[in-house]
Amino acid sequence: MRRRPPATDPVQDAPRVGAPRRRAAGLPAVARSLRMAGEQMGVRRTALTLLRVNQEDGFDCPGCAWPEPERRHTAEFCENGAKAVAEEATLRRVTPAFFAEHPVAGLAGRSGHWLGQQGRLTHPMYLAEGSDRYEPIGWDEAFEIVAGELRALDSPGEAVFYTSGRTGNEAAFLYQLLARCLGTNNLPDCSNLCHESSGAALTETLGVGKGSVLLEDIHRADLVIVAGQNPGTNHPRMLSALEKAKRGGARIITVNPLPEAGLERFDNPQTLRGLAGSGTPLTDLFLQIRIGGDQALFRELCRRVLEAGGGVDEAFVREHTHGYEEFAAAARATDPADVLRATGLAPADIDRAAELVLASERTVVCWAMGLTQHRHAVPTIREIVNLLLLRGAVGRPGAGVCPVRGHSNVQGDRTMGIVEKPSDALLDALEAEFGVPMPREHGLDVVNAIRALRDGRAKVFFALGGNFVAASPDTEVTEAAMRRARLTVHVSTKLNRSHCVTGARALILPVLGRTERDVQASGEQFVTVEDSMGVVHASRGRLAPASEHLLSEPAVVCRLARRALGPGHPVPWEEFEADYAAIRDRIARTIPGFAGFNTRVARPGGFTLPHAPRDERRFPTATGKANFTAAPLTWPRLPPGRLLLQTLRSHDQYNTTVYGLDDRYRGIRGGRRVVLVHPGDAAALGLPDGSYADLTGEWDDGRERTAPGFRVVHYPTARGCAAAYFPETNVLVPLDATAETSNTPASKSVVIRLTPATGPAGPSGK
Ligand SMILES: Nc1nc2c(c(=O)[nH]1)N[C@H]1C(S)=C(S)[C@@H](COP(=O)(O)OP(=O)(O)OC[C@H]3O[C@@H](n4cnc5c(=O)[nH]c(N)nc54)[C@H](O)[C@@H]3O)O[C@H]1N2
Ligand SMILES: Nc1nc2c(c(=O)[nH]1)N[C@H]1C(S)=C(S)[C@@H](COP(=O)(O)OP(=O)(O)OC[C@H]3O[C@@H](n4cnc5c(=O)[nH]c(N)nc54)[C@H](O)[C@@H]3O)O[C@H]1N2
Ligand SMILES: [Mo]
Repeated sequence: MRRRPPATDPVQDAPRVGAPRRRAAGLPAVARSLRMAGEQMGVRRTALTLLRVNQEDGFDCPGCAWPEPERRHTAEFCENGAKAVAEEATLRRVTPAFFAEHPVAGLAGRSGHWLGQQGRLTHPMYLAEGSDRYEPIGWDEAFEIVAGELRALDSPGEAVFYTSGRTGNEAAFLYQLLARCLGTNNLPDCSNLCHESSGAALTETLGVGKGSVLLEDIHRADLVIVAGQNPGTNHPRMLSALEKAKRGGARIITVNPLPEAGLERFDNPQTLRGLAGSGTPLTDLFLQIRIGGDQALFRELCRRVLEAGGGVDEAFVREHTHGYEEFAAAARATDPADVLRATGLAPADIDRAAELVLASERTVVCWAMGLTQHRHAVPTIREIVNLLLLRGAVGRPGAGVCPVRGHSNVQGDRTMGIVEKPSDALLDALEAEFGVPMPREHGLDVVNAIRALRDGRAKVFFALGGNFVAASPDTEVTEAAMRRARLTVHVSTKLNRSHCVTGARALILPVLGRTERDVQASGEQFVTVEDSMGVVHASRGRLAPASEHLLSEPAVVCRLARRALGPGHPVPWEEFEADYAAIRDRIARTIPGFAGFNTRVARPGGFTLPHAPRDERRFPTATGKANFTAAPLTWPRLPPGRLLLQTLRSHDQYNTTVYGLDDRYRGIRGGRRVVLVHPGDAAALGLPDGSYADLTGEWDDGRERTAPGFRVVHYPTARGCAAAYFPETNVLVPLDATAETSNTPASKSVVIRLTPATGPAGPSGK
């Protein structure tokens, strides 16, 4: 049975707007997920597939990195996990006939939504230089093209190897090994666009760039602060954990410029109460902060703790920390007027937040993109650490830092060595294990890779998953940069914009997804992933592959390696392809925390990686202690008449994959080109609700960046702030506007002006 996708783009992006919701999940979520899944894969396949999600003998949900609870529910997935699964397990196919029908230029004029709706890629496809269409190609020939272009480079540093965080540990380990055997650390990955700021801040202050809590810590916390995160859409299973904490008596503070539905009230679809009853109110205190005001908020909370008698955990500070005096002096000097300006909060709300913090013995702070994608993201996250250190709330049950990761294995990919700035320890271990010299010069992250492509310093771009062109900032600059490449290669499951904006030659290499059975020479394989809390476990697909021509991701890397590195290479690529256990044996010998990998991952639920601050209050930083940091207080300043735009996700998308045109909880249907503006700001700008505006980015390079034709939605966001969806607005994010230290694009603080427009833009936004 072939399911037909819609034949044309929606004629017009025509958003209809109603009132935002105050509650998330419940029956509408269940109904919605089953309907979307049913459209893509039929009723029987839907039931069979969804029951395997996140079960011990099943596959890891490709949706998000939120961990699975120990006692799993038979339906351990959420509405948006179901959509992610349906998107992959769809019965629609993109075959060579499709490519024969659609020239690349035509595909480039389509929306991302339309491209994704066409179905799964079935054959390796090649776009020859000067040709206007992709044609089918054999795998061997495809690998020879890549190997040939790699050989033709003047230096290995002219190749870039991107990874998106869905890649399993085994493929990720092989991929970084391949890049390094070729002689480069050019391993940008989606982390660079995502939680890099968290990694940078946590490594410096705590010594480990990962979260310090486990799921049971959330359950046991007495205060959870959720800042810069929309879990109702992006981590729906997190709401169950917050609900559990609440039932144990925890308080929840939400810090967000938008009132997000799931955080107000949650109807747990796994319980009768949630399906039929009134659900659980989650947020006790909503701090409707101005975009970018979080460092000031956390600094002020630190000041309150310092001022309150007995607020500081002095024994912890003495024994485990460094830099207290300097930090305390800086925090005491904070001007409360600055805090009010930066946050836009009412003094009474800050008082209440301080009370809750001081009353808490076990505080967890969770955050995501609302904190990481600002120019001062790293000092902002360091400020969270300062607060928790003052309270002794690290390395104690029920307390700690919780950066909530995005892609389901983005944390694992980093653990496996997908890092452009590797430690010497990693390179030494790889050298000792494989006897191949490893390059020591640091490589390119995402933003620097775009610069290198733009300037002709990089010529081959290879992507293991993802949609680099659409996910990256400054769309026009990025697209022009990609077009300069000699060769662009995408290892993908679905068609996306990155296949349409190519180098002189291009390849699409189609692979198995998480849901599919992976059989190699030694038999059926599984892969492993690491969740947001450092738990590593197996993922095994059961569905028949979407096409007989697909390879697995590990197989693609191994075969390319054999071509590119030649016969007799010391790394046993052939053996790795045949048996992933052989890869895990090498991971066990080279990556800390993985000793006995094959045995430990065979246990149901997998195993938890060690984390020195969490497990033993040991802080492997430069000072050997947990570091307080005293950065100057920073917040975005807006010229008059301008707004600060955050680019965020709707309820019907997974990053650049657009499942549908609704954002149910925000009351928006049938369109994505909307800009949410406070009614007071909109009135001042002369923009009635329902009118249209062009968004123009302002940045000090003098270049005008415009995204035309957005419907203005009067929305209760914080004053001075606006919100619109990514990737439609990536065109507005300047390549050079990045976070200090982490170099992550500041996608949540783009200074824009709104000018009235006559009407909507076309479906592709042009
Ligand atoms: N269904 C679904 N699930 C996903 C994804 C998806 O696209 N769809 N993406 C995955 C990935 S890769 C990631 S990284 C995560 C992303 O998960 P989120 O970080 O939740 O994603 P965003 O939509 O970017 O939401 C950012 C939130 O931060 C708030 N915010 C913006 N600016 C500020 C600020 O300055 N201060 C504060 N306090 N808040 C602010 C916004 O209002 C919004 O609620 O989700 C993952 N899970
Ligand atoms: N303006 C703005 N830009 C942003 C963000 C933002 O908030 N605002 N968020 C950023 C964040 S947090 C992230 S993580 C990045 C995401 O950046 P990416 O990870 O590069 O983008 P995705 O949209 O997740 O990638 C989707 C594509 O992955 C491929 N794919 C899906 N599953 C598989 C698989 O199993 N294997 C392989 N090989 N391919 C697969 C499909 O072809 C699909 O089209 O975007 C970033 N960009
Ligand atoms: Mo992400």
